Amino acid sequence: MNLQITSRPSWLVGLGVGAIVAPALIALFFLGERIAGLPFLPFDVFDAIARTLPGGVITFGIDRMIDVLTLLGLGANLDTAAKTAEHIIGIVTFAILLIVLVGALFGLLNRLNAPYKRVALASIVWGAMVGGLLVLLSLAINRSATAEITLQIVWILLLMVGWGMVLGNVYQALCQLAPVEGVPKVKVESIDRRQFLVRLGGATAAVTVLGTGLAEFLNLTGGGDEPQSVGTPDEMLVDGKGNPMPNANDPLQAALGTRREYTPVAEHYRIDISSLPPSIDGDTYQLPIGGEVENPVTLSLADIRALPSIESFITMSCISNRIGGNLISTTKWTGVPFKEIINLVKPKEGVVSVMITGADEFDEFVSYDLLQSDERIMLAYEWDDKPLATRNGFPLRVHVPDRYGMKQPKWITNIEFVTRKGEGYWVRRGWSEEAIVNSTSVIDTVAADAVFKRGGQYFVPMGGIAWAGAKGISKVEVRVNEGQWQEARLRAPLSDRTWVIWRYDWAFAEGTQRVEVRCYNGEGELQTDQVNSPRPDGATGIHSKNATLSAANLEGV
Ligand SMILES: Nc1nc2c(c(=O)[nH]1)N[C@H]1C(S)=C(S)[C@@H](COP(=O)(O)O)O[C@H]1N2
Ligand SMILES: [Mo]
Repeated sequence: MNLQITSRPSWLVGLGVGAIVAPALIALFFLGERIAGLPFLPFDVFDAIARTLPGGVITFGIDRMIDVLTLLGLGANLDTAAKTAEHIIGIVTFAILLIVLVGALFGLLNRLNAPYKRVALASIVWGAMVGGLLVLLSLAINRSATAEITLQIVWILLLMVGWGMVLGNVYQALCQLAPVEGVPKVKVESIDRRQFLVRLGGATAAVTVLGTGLAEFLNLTGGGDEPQSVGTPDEMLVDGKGNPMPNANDPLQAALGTRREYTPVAEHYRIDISSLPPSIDGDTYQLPIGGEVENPVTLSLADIRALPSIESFITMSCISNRIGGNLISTTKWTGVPFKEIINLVKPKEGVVSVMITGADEFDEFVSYDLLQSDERIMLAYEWDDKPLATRNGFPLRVHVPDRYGMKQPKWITNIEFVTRKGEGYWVRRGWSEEAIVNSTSVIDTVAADAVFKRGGQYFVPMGGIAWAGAKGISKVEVRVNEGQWQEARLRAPLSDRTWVIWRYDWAFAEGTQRVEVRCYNGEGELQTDQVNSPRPDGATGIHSKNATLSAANLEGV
């Protein structure tokens, strides 16, 4: 039967159809990621956009996001909440992209006056074209997918062609048809558009629910590679080998509510440029170390582990940590001293710096002078005596003392000795070139629930952390309501590169109290009270906290 189209769905209807179909497509991508390690396109698109935007825009965006999360009371797990927010933005962005593409397809079919029979083919071609672009984008950016590359390509094309087919069918179903002139009248079945769209919505809702549900189910039973749950506080008094902490005998107890001195790895903050961490197979891992050297080498993980090792308790902070924030953590790092690598490869005359690149193409330069003079710099493969977790850089990351995290690539896949200085990933985006740690101190708690009585006087314990990178902390002072600065007591730190836990027992007084803290580094230098935001050189300023104390806090003491 020869039919001609008398009315077509507008591009606006296309946008609506796009919105109805998008969740199902995203759910299928999600399912593929969970079951078979296939690329999750929404994150790839998001990551590609994030890499291309100018540094200032990204920082502004992250800043506002952190503001919102803090307002929502999600500040306690800021890095996790921020990642989740990023994930949501990624999915929404991808959905919008799909919606616009369907609007464009419908508009195009209308503009071309596409004959009824051609619609299906045109839509499939449209899906294949979009799919092809997405394949290129995913291949360029995705480092977390573990499936075979061919499978990844086939999967993306298959879903996008399928998407095009569905769109073609929907477009056709939404057309009003009439027999071509001259042909004897036949009864044309006309469908109710609204009813059709409701049915389409029902179908995609079913696919979405089934897809995400199945993916979640498989994820639960299959187990992810995220670190497992945390131990009890008692368990944390030992390291991953079961050895007591080096300061286990220190008599000073942290004030109730102070953060843990030794961060469980699962609770270590996490900051990456990618939506999902790159996944690297430790068994086939090969690290090329070359450039301007006499003896370039390629090392397996076993080769690296066979080299002499060092270990240290280390506090690391993100340069974007705010004063009082929690993008700072402490654990034990084990690895090979970078000096060993230098001895192995024998750099040539004229080497100025070493470029270290991660699987996500994050890179940083470390000055060769520094690498030669600081024997503590290491290529680390263990945290808390266990191989690095995927999200924390498995199989290899670098530690450079006294620098913020941005100078220290994870998932290292290449090391190159070069005869020039260079700017790393975040430096190119306007952040500090040296990223040397600022001295900062934080009040974690004014422990109104832990008031105690000594010599007829009530005291409120207060406590927190102070950190000055590799320079150590010599003194912490506290003052209340702008009174005299009083010296706090310090726990012996886990090492000369970790934060110090401080405590001050303050003579109880009722009312609202404003508490402030400041620290002196190991060289006796007082931290600045000048308020600087994290960008570009890391946050500075005095941390303060308001605490309201009342007679109720004395009950039962
Ligand atoms: N390859 C790679 N290395 C990286 C990053 C990254 O995004 N990619 N982020 C850096 C930043 S900004 C910080 S603060 C630390 C965080 O390390 P963590 O996530 O293990 O705590 O890793 C650094 N190394
Ligand atoms: Mo960072």
